[in-house]
Amino acid sequence: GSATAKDKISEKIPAVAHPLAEKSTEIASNIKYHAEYSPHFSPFKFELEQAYYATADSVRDRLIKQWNETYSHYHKVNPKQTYYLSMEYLQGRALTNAVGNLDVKDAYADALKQLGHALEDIVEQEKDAALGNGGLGRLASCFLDSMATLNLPAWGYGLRYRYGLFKQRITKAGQEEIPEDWLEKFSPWEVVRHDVVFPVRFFGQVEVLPTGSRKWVGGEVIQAVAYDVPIPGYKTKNTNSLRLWEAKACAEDFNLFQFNDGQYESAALLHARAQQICAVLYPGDATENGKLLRLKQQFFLCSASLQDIIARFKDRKDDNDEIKWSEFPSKVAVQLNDTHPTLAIPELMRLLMDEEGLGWDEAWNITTSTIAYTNHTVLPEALEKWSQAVMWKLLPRHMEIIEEIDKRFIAMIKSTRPDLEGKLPDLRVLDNNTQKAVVRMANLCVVSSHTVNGVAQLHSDILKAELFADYVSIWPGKFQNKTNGITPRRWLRFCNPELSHIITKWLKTDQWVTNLDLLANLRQFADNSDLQSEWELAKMASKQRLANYIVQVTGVSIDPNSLFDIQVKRIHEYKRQLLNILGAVYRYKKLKEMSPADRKRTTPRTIMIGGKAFATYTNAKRIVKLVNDVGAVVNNDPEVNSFLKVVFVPNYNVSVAEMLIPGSELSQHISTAGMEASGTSNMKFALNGCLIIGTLDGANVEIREEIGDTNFFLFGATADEVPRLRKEREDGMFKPDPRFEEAKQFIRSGAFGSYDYNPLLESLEGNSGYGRGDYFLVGYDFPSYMDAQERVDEAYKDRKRWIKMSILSTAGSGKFSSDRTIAQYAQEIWKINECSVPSM
Ligand code: HBZ
Repeated sequence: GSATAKDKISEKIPAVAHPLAEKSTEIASNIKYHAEYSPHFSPFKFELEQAYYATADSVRDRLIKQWNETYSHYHKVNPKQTYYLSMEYLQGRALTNAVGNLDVKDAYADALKQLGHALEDIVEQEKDAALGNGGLGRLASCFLDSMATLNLPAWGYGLRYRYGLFKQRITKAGQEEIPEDWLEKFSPWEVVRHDVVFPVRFFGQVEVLPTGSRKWVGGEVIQAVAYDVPIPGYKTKNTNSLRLWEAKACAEDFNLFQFNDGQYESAALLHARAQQICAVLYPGDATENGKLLRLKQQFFLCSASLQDIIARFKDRKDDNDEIKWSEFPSKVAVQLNDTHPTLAIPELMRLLMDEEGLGWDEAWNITTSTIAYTNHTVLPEALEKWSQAVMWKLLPRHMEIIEEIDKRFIAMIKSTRPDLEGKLPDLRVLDNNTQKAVVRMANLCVVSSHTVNGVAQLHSDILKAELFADYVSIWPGKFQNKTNGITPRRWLRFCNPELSHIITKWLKTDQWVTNLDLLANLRQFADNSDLQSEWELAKMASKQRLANYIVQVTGVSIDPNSLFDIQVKRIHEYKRQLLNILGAVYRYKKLKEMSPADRKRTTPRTIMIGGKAFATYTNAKRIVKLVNDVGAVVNNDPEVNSFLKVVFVPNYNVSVAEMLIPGSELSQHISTAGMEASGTSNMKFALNGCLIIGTLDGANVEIREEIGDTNFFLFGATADEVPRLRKEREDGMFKPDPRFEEAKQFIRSGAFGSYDYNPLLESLEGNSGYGRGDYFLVGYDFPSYMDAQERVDEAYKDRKRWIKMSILSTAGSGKFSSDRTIAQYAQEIWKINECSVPSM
């Protein structure tokens, strides 16, 4: 009989710890060592799951070696270092990325083969680390990859949520949310630092000491414990850290008296409270909910991180030197990923004044020279505002400091800009205008940061012209743009090896992986028929792989010869998945009405839509249900289903994206102009040779500039037209296109089942009002969207032209590497330099 995997591992290969093994046989023996001596399972098992953990442990040993070297090198050189503070990181899987960055993929594949396994199967065992909601969290993860690859001394700080973003299951009723238990078994990619622990206080009161200085005391104190995740750079020794904080209570907090008295729950009250803090990632990606626990999470991240940063600042100076606080901003840069970590500002002020004894002015100079803020949205409902009453309770000392910042800002305006006095009610940090007094976190960030940046040129322009216009007149030099980017390692080199291989072959170098601008050299071959046929074959291989995946997760079989059209992102009305599905409904209706001969002349399409809806966002959930209902009818209609399929891709996450994007030919980035700050999946699709149908919104504008307007299917109103169009609509001047009315009517007729879609459709109707009045202009953009879709169908019929456009999309994507973005942050905001770990 044939040997099982278990037999193979136990018989042929000796188990030897060999962290830097070169040859695949040595690596195999090292994997075997981990299966035996770092066991996470019962002995003698070496099925897929055990093989994954043993492989990951083996890869981790290599990472730890260069990680430790990186740390001592930074410690010795003591360069200025960046700390990226983010409530979210969407890391996805780590194994493929680690073996790719370490340049040991083939050796590991060989080793596993000797042990009876295939690397492709092993990597599928890993659960995604989904400690983020969407673009903001994934951006943070792409940034970490680029910071390490560029050899920059730059760390990430975040929270170690027990449960990440929920898993989405699709049932008859629509979306169902399931907890995402990524730590259920064990994560081989984190190392707990039992010696890195900081106390974080909540509640309590402010005491005035005889010296006049103030001190925050009392309340409850929770311990923050560091869990470090290694972040390897691509083919470099530098391995940075993502430090995730975990909340823990002390042993003293366990009340033995109560326990002995049988009061088991109250005995462990503080332990239970500590557990709550990092229990779950808040799943809302656009609306603020103002819950106390969320504020606790935010403060927990800020306080632990700043204590750690200050401790490192002190630790890295020479033993005999005294601390020079004025040097702090030349050693430390702190970047706030949106306003979620705003409390870093008053916390740094508090630590410098109350713990280190500095005066206000000195602390303020240090704080404002250290902190910078990135804005990711202009949606008013997403701008964080915290109740002053809640903040006085939870963080009394911080509220004092925020009041003082507010007071000094008012005084500064009155003395230097009397012309702006009338605008103070909007510009102040504190908003006392309404019933419920709040702190405006974005205002606090702008007032206290040396630099404020948007995430695409259009977005940064809108920030300067609208949201922050008056601040621009006060501090014209403070505002910058940093157009987002994506890491070409995960999003091309590793997820699309077929296309990567072709690119390397034609460019005669693989340098493009770290110098993405080199892709522009593909332009000269865009008409070459050899490249074109190789390109088409690679795309077909990815489409086939994607089709296999889709039938496996949905039961729907899709035709790899049809046009693969994908929209994947969080479900939100401003992103307009509703426009997409209404277009699909209209297409279906027309196909039904056509003669069979006409039908045969159409371009067959597979429309795939995926994304998670916030659990209480009713209209988003209705959109998920509608897509599924339309799919159920269309896909089972024998008259039409060889020309159109509509598939809802369940549980969209980083790993699913890595499967979908290489197989895409058209992707939709169709938000109402002015509302999507940047978008980053648009960049991933274009990089993989996928054409875009899109509006002039976010980074679409720059993508179209780079790849050429003839290679971009543009439609829709522009950002500057939107206010006028909304006004005209309110004035009853909007006349809907008959095709739009027809699509809505078809849904109302019950063609897709009996679910009540009226509330959803009504959001597109009327002239104004809450949940009405088509705020996102779906009806206005519908006709130009449908026209653009016709241009897509025509273009797809001309295979050579389409493939040329696809090549030009990849060739024009160089700008959107996160290496470019991070190099700009490093030079223009952080003022940090490369600090390469020497290879000894
Ligand atoms: O940040 C996204 C923007 O919508 C997108 O346009 C941009 O490309 C991306 C990176 O800059 N914003 C988010 O993803 N926002 C969140 O996920 C979010 C999470 C928690 C919140 C609010 C927003 O409380």
